[in-house]
Amino acid sequence: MSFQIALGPRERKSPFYDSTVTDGVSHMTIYNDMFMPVSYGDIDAEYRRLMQGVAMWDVAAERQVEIQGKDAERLVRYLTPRDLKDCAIGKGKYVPLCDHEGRLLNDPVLLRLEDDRFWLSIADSNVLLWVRAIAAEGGFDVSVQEPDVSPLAIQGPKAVDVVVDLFGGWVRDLKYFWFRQTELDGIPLVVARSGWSKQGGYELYLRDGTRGGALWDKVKKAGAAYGIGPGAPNYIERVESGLLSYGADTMPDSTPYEVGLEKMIDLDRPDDFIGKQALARVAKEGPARRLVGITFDGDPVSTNEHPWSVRVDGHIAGTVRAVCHSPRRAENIGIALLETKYADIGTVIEFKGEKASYKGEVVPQPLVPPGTPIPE
Ligand code: THG
Repeated sequence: MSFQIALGPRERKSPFYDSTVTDGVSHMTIYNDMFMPVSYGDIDAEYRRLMQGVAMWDVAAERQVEIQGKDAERLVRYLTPRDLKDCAIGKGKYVPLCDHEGRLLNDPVLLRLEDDRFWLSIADSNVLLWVRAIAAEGGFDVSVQEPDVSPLAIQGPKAVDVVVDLFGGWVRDLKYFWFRQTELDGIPLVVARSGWSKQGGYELYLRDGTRGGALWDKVKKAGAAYGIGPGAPNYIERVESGLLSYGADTMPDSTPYEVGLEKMIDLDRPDDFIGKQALARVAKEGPARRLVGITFDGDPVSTNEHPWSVRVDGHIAGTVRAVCHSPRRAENIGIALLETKYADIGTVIEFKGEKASYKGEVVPQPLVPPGTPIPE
């Protein structure tokens, strides 16, 4: 492969874009039509920093869909199969969205900012179109917008020290997934205890896109004492930890049951939600496929360009969705979406990658349990 991605105005730029370029971003992906850093060129250092120190990530491409108005809560409850229960202001929640056939559309984090104002912090699919259509067709009295909000993640065991130095000791008492609206020297923000890693940390939702460079610099300065460096949602750590990547791990017709989100589906809720009947059917019949952990042989791999086709005893069994070499298991690992009859632990699998053929097996998830340190 010998091409580059063309830079144009159609691909959106994050408020942190100039800062990430200055700090040496080497690889970008496109997510929600916006450039998102993937690496700064030293994958080992980026992994180590996340596991043992602290890293700052431009995740502005996790756009917000704001639902505001009299019927906002009712609409949010109708959009997700998850029971929001108390749904307190200041409490975030991981809420899958499904269509009427039970297919997973996105897996956002929900934030309730006020009684009648919610954000869906979305993964890579167009939720704005979907929510606007559902709201209009259903006659919900709401406005649905993409606000000027851009998350910056601070992740790793030392993230708490950086965020305490920036905001004060109260951030230590924030519970997992809870958040508070605040500011930093006049920069309006939401501070949340969340992020797409299992190493702990915070997300700063910048509420003024003109202040991206200023916020980046303040975090970088406060983090210097703790060895902060730039990073990105870490591919290796997320495969090890079993965090779902919508669109990478999932297929367009995947249901939450096949990708490990069954705990988020509350079929016993008395109220209706989109996909309820279809999901009840899948729950009864069982999902057609299963997202599983795998290990496999061969030289250390870095990534897969395509979903690799998997065979079991010569039969087509599914696809490998993500691969990497795990520093903590010291072997190749991955995530595969396999037909349920081929998804049992211990099933022997074979597949061909871009560079070699591999043999492996289905193993339990998470591939690396939380708290496992890197071997020295
Ligand atoms: N932060 C914010 N927005 C986001 C993401 C994020 N939008 C896109 C994407 N990530 C949404 N997907 C996820 C997937 C997993 C998690 C968060 C967002 C996650 N999962 C934990 C787990 O699986 O162990 C906890 C889930 C739970 O039990 O509630 O953190 O990262 N702002």
